[in-house]
Amino acid sequence: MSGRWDRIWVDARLARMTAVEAEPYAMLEHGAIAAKDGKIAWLGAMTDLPDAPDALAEEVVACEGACITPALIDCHTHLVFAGDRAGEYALRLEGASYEEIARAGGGILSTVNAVRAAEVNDLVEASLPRLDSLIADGVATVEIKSGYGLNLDGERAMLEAAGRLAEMRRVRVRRTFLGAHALPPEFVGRSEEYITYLCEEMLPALAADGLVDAVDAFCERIGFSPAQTERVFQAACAHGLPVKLHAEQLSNQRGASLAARYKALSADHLEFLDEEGVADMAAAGAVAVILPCAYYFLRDETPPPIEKLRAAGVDMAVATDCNPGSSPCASLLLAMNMACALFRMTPAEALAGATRNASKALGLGDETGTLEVGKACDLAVWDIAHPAELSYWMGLSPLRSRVVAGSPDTETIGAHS
Ligand code: DI6
Ligand code: FE
Repeated sequence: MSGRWDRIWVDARLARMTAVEAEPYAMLEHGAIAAKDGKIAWLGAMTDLPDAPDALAEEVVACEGACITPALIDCHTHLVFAGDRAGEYALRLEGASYEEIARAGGGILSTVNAVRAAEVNDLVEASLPRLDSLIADGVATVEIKSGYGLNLDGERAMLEAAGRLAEMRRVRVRRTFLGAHALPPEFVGRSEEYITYLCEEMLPALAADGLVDAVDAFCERIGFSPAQTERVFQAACAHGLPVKLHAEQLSNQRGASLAARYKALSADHLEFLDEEGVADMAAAGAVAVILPCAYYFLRDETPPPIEKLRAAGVDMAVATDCNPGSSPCASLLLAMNMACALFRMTPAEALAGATRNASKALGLGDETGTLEVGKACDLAVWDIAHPAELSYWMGLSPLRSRVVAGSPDTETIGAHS
């Protein structure tokens, strides 16, 4: 009876990352995991296999004790962009702040100029190495935001480029519309009108074309006010789209509480989050997306309130925030390392943050992020002795192979330099 399952990985140490177990990785030693039609069809102890592996599956993959986790999920990136901002980085190292540079017309707006001058093909070509870098870290699901076009054509080009990337690589891409990222130059002094344009023209057109999975905004002194953010959220709700928010990154605007009122999937950054915001997020079940690489690269000094989030039972995700201004980082493993070293998250929390909780932050909690029967068979097979190593190495990816929808990559794409 060969062929009950398509493929089975045997002699593996499975870090299931299910939340219910007493032990944080939900390890299953001497385990096996089987795929059928792209999904996890069975997992358990080798001793519980109902027959010899080669009688059970078309293909048997010997893991020789390797560790298998859910494939990683980067739930907050701006990885589609053109150009770079290395010059701005040099200015910041001489003392200029991120906010000062933005107010002087640099920052996000300099990337807007580069993106508006680019074709979709240029955006794809520029972004592919960053995606390949994430893939080399075992990532199989990536969220990609718009937000550097800031007009209908530019935002559409970014979202189309994100879709093109999903066709070129074996990766699940979720697209987030971040039209409320910065005020474009043609609307200076007319921010309310820009929000009206966003809500009445941009979002309806992009949503109608199926380019948007969620809606995000930058609620900040140099971004948009809470009242403007709320207008964006109302438009998202009218289109049946879930919301997320860049909240409390540089100051406390009570964005997380606003996001909680709109049942946001997540509130992200959160360096200036206070107790009230933590409580509101806990009550709403919003995921706290922690972005340590932006904190590191901006040389911030106020870490997010990890202990309070933990005590309140808020699920924490960890993501790269890959973007040219505040986080030119294309390694989710490095983000996990920084979440531990800079914020004292535990390695188990960091891995849950790049798997189970990241899937929840994208509204994909039923489909991916843990090793459970019925979920997509997206796996990362690692040459490590224990999953805590994933938050330990810096600039080294111990990935042996990546599996998407039950099929292993046939070649290794990309690598860290
Ligand atoms: N906060 C960030 O850290 C990124 N966007 C945002 O709202 C930075 C984007 C950039 O500087 O290009
Ligand atoms: Fe961001």
